[in-house]
Amino acid sequence: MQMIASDRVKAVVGMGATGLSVARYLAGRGEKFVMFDTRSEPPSLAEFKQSFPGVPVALGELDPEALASADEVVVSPGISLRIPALSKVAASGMPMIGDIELFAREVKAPIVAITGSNGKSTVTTLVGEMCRAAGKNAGVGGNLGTPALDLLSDDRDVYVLELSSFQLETVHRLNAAVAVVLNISPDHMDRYDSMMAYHAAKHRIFLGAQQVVVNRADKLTQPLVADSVKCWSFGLDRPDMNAFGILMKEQEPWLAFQFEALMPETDVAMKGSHNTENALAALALGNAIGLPMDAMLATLRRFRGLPHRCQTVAQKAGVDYINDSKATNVGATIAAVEGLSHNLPLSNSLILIAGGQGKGQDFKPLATALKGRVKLAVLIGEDGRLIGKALKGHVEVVYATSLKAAVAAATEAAVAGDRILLSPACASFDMFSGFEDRGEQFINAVEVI
Ligand code: UMA
Ligand code: ADP
Repeated sequence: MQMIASDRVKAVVGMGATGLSVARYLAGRGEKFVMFDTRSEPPSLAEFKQSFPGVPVALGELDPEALASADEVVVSPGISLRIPALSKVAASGMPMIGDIELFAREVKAPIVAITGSNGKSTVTTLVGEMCRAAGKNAGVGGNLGTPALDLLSDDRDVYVLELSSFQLETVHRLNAAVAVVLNISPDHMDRYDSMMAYHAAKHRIFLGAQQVVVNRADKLTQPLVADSVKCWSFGLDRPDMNAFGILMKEQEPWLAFQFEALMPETDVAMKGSHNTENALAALALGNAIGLPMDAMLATLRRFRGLPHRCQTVAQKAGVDYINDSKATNVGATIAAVEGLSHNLPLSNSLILIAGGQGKGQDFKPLATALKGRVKLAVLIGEDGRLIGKALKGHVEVVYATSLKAAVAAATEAAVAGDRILLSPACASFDMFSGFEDRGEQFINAVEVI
């Protein structure tokens, strides 16, 4: 293939949001590139051709020879580096990078880098809000919202990036001012061979980090870094030096830094103990980059959480309806169920709606977490039966063929004081266009009850 004539040309693989941002970035710098996509008709082809009329495009099966004639291959996060064409090119020694590596090479202001299996979007948004409350010009995005390269601007004081394991696979040196892996539980097991491979991808966030934040309750979040790297921690236990946590003051739990109580936990606007962890993680990250405590605490008092994350959407006949559609893995659903039952006696007052595409996960850990907390699980979607099998003997189960029918079945079983929680532990694409669509359809179904 003759499209790549010079060795100073980049091959950009993937014509999605990331690919388009890479194209804008390279074009803005006057760099040559060729665009690839494995699909014969990627959804943004027309937009791309209009924006970049002179740029060559290669669609369909990737040609390793064509890729190998570039000086670097920029791979989008949705494509695994292990597909045969890309692993062949990588084996030849070709540098495989992603948009985040390009971002890291260019960026001037400090980066707050956030990954983890769950809580990324919440913590990223919180830290972004804390920066703004402190009067900083913060670029907030990455896996959440705006692609990282589109955030670049000379007047930024700081960047707050949510990074997925897919994005981190192609990062070589991020040099974050502070980096965190919030927690690790199985996710994307259809893309990774093992938990070790998933863990290794997540930990690439620490490459070149000046400071790190670790979760005291999750050893898998602790990086191997030199002693010179400053380490902060967060957790729901009593904090020690350089640590954020909870301590009791006048018989009430307070958020605390080291030995100082900062604010009663009940003042945090987001609810659930997993959100208290998110609040503490955000405080640790903000503190690491020198944000004033007052501005951070004011943000925690105000920020009620993102939509589709443990969001109470209605109360009808004394029953709360909670939309946690963003819970797309088992760890997230367990956190939601436990977080909403925190400090309450086991009372079986939850009715859970779950199911969808399981991404190869093991559903067994749900059984112990749900037992005594969930009186009925209403299961939907492609892998609903797999969840049912895992819950057998622990939780009563019924099946529904639509989300609307699931809401009706849950309502039928509920009494005043119960809470109906949509927290699917699965991806949504078998029945919905995404988690937002699933959450909206839940809200609509609840409205007509
Ligand atoms: N695709 C192909 N062939 C190609 C290129 C892509 O079939 O040649 C397919 C992929 O398999 C995937 C889809 O196209 O199904 C999109 O892939 P992409 O890499 O082009 O994705 P982008 O549109 O660039 O969006 C990505 C993130 N998506 C993924 O990692 C799958 C977006 O996160 C992110 O917001 C965006 O970059 C900007 O940074 C979404 C996501 O679902 C929200 N992330 C996963 C998650 O949060 O669990 C990781
Ligand atoms: P992510 O961006 O990592 O998917 P979100 O902040 O969007 O994370 O939250 C997604 C879901 O994960 C929530 O709906 C909730 O069920 C669960 N969750 C949120 N925070 C945590 C946490 N700290 N630990 C475990 N699960 C969490």
